[in-house]
Amino acid sequence: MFKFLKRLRGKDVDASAPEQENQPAAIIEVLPELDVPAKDVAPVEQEAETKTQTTALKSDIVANNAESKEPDLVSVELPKRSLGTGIRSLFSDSMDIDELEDILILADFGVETAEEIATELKREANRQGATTDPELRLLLKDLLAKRLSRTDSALNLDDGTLPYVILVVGVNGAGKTTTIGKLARWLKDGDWEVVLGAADTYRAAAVDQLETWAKRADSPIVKPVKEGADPASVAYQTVEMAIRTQADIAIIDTAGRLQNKKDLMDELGKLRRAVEKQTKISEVLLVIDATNGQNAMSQARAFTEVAEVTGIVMTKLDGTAKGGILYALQKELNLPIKLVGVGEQINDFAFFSPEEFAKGLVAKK
Ligand SMILES: Nc1nc2c(ncn2[C@@H]2O[C@H](COP(=O)(O)OP(=O)(O)OP(=O)(O)O)[C@@H](O)[C@H]2O)c(=O)[nH]1
Ligand SMILES: [Mg+2]
Repeated sequence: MFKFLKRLRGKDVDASAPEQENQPAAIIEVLPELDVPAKDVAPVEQEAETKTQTTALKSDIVANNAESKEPDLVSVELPKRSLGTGIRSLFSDSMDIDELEDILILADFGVETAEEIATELKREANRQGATTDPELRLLLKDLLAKRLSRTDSALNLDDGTLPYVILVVGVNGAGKTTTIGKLARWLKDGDWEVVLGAADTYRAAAVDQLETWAKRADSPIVKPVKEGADPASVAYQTVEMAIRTQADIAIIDTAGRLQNKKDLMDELGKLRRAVEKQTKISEVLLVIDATNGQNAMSQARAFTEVAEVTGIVMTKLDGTAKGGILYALQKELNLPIKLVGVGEQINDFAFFSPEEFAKGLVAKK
């Protein structure tokens, strides 16, 4: 399991302390009217104040470390979530080694990869004398897992520069807001303090949707009061609130429905700059809907060109037999798949595990 660093809190120090009876309700921070350019929203005094807060926070950590041996950051694992049965098997029947290449092509692995894998499987099967269905499945599982594993698939939440900021990008309908809700709940279950930012300001419904998830995740949300507010301002204030309330992490939802690449680049650029006035961005997660097949690939390319993506979230793996797109994306874009969505419910979500994913692909029905 991956280890992450979050702020050390009372609970972490004394695990035997009784649970608080009344958990505080999520705060909803409603912003004043913000449909003005970001530079006007973050006036000099406000920026100066924020800088002071950030500096104070960082020096606190250093000072505390110098004064006592108690660390201010604590290394944690997130609660286990499993892909479970969310991955569809490649095989509806027993596995026929001669049909493997076609099956892999149909599942969107890509022609070249499908051929490579089929050839490698045959070679290994011969070498090991594997002939039965379970033996061949096991061989294929190992082969796929090996090809899928990377050393950079963990979220970048371990360098201690709190609050971590995650931007979530992707085309509309990909599953950004749902993913944010699931991720926030997961972090909360691990006792992280989370702030959500509704920077998809184009539709009131988008803000409402994130607010619903914020309630489920028992986390505060920073949101605009009206449609069309400046997304960069919302992002700025989300990070500001995370710093002020000493949250561990801010997760920012963005709009997916921009007209063209230039608009998207301009908007994401502005949003990044607003965040980077206060702290660095730990992750830009690109959310891709696995059911989009080859379209997913072109969307991913377009976003990676403009958004400095650091990792991919592949959603709706439960709804497709074309799981190979995940393999193809990771290989072609040379970006790690970090998280996967396998359903609409709050727990239908996990770190990407090559082993579990490969197991799902070869599972017997
Ligand atoms: N089956 C399945 N459905 C999912 C998954 N993730 C998201 N969805 C559904 O996909 C739909 C779109 O999800 P949203 O989270 O609203 O997508 P979005 O990217 O925020 O969309 P916009 O706000 O329109 O840009 C919703 O109906 C979700 O319930 C998943 O992993 N599996
Ligand atoms: Mg959304």
